[in-house]
Amino acid sequence: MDIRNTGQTKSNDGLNNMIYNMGIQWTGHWEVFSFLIIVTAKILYYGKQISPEYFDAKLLQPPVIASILPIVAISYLFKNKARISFLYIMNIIISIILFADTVYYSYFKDIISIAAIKDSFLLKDVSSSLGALIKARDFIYLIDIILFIPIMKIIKKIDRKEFSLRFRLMVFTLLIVLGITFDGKFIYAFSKEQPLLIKTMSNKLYLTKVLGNINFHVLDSYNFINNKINNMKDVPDSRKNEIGVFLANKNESTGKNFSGVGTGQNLIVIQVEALQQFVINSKINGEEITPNLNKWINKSMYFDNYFYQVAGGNTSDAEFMSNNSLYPAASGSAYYQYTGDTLNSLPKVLKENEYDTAAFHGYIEGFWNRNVMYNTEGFDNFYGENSFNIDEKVGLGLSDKSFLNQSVDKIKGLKQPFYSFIVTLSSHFPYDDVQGYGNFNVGNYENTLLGNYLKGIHYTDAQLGMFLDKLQNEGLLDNSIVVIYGDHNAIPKDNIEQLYEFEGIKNATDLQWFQYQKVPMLIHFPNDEYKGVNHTYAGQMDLYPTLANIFNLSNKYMLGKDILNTSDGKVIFRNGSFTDGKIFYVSWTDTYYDIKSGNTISETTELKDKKKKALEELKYSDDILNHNLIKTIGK
Ligand code: GP9
Ligand code: MN
Repeated sequence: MDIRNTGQTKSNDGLNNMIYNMGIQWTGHWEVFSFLIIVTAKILYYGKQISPEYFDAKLLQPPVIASILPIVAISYLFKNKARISFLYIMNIIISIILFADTVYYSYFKDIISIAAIKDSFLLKDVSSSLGALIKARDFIYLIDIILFIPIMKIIKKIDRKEFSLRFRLMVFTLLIVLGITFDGKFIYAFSKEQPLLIKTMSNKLYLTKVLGNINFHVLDSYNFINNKINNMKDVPDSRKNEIGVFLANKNESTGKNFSGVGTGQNLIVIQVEALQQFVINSKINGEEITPNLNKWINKSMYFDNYFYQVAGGNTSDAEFMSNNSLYPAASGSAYYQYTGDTLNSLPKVLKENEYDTAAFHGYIEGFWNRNVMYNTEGFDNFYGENSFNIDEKVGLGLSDKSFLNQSVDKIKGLKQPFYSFIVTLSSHFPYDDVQGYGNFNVGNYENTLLGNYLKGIHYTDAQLGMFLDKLQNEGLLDNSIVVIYGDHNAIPKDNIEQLYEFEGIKNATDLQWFQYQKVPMLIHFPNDEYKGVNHTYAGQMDLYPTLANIFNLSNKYMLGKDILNTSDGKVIFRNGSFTDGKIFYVSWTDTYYDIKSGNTISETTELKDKKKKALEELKYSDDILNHNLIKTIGK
């Protein structure tokens, strides 16, 4: 019934008109409802594809609808016919994105980001198998678009009453406010639950599972544009020169100890998940926790005051520093933000020296954006989850046992000299796959986070031992240098009391906390040459300069130090804390500690200057990365 013709008073007419417009005759908004229903259905279908185990339509629906509402709102800015076209085009765009995401997911188990498209690795990795990746059912996203062509033709011909501009503006405002408020609420709740995820984008898949595909792409675009705007300001030439001079001074002091002793040898670097220093040469219930690492440490150059320096990028920051000797991003992750930079990475420089370079990690390629960043860093190949037979799972994914075993075969196939960068996985927080880790008696620590970690790291230690023995039996260790280090801590601050109890520490200070943020680092040379312990305070920033000295590589763009040619114990952390090997400055309390006595000390002009220099160094690194300065400096 047309309620406008019931002969009511004039004042009621406006109201009636509105009710009419609002949709009692809902066909007036048919295109809007169809759009809302179809696009929601498509995004939910996509959500189910990428998350069959955890998919819950009830949970995903609200953020998905909230993310579509602003598009619907905008459609009301257009008149009838244009609105149909606008929504149709939006449907096409969203459908193409979902289609592309689905195809991408079937290979990378991840979602496409702008940085990934921009760095156009897609062609390199996927194009050869693109045909095989597209399945008939992926076209489901496009079916309605084709069906709508004749439907639209007919419907556009039907004469529909135009909504008044006032009405359209009203609906626009209402929907945009509703959409943004609700969507903002979901995103805010998520950012509370996972504070770093939106900035670091470490797990794009999870984000999409929880917030829906549109929200992911909006956040990704926001991050991308935000970074671009922040970095748009050009760096004045004077600053560029200053950074150039800083870098030159930094690297000229390198001495000659061990210079070039590894020239032309293969390099195998193993970054071990959550390997902390305290487990080394330590026992539980009379048994060594890491018997294999202990054995190899005795045959290697061992660094026992080596700190992890990771920030928001966690594992990926450890990779980034070790391969670039630049600090992690001030916020977020370098592996997400700096994929477009020209870097002077270890693999790139080794490649210039005729090395075959490859990264190995038996997990989702897109995690931590590795599939993009390894390309930027110049690795020839990345053997990710798709390159391994996932025949045994421990913890997050492929077991270290199977991963390292399969990696030996791949390494054997590399052209020598090679650089293999290997990242393990099984000993990952929360270490709850105790069954997978096997039997290791942790006594009183049974069923605790620490106890489970000890089981996990004991398991990984056994696999590392097996791996190194295999390499040795293959004769590969006769001409290879092996580096092993931990990526970051295993026991988070929340559970640190368990670690202090294990270590017999009472009333720990921040200095003591820092002393437990060490990770082991060893460099093994052929024939166990150069074995011994180096006590210099150092960190992950220092690996590349140290290797550059050993392998005789140029060291122009490094902010770390060559540990073998310095007695300077400087280690700077991303939050501004630092040590020089004698004192420790803790930034969050603005306190200096004397390392030997453990006491706090007051600030001197010299210390104040060191504090300032530490921040300056971080700023140099940020400027280099934010403004892509390696591309121009020193060239
Ligand atoms: C997975 C992995 C984990 O690929 O490297 O990263 P983390 O959670 O330890 O930073
Ligand atoms: Mn890690």
